[in-house]
Amino acid sequence: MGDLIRMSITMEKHLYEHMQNLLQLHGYENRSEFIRDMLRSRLVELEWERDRTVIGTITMVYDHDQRELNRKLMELQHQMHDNILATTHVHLDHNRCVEAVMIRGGAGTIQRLANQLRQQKGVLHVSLSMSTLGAEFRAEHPRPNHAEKV
Ligand code: NI
Repeated sequence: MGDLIRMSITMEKHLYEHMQNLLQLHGYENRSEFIRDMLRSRLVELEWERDRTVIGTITMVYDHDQRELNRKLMELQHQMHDNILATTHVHLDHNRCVEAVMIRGGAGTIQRLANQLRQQKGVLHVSLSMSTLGAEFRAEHPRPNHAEKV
């Protein structure tokens, strides 16, 4: 575990109460851990805004009976063949499929692909999650309770 710095924070009472509710809701055992996680999330968002390289996972549910949809979805993915790391396809039932696509690339590029997929007729749902490559955490902010790997 890296060096820890202790600080005190001042905030309005109502904000404090909101924080306490969130702590309970998300099962945090202490406030420091909660604030650290919030800060980490914000750092990831900043990476997205700067279009840094991230790992994205797009999960989409679609109707494979929709004419031309399979071909169109495949075409969009092939346009980004350098970025796509893996895809997993599961047949949900007679006509619905779910596909998870893992992509490495600029956050903006990944968001654009997710939006393009979302716009196709017959696509029922698209969700996108992005993860930082983690270099900034590993170097300067090792997570407590996690073995450090260099
Ligand atoms: Ni299928």
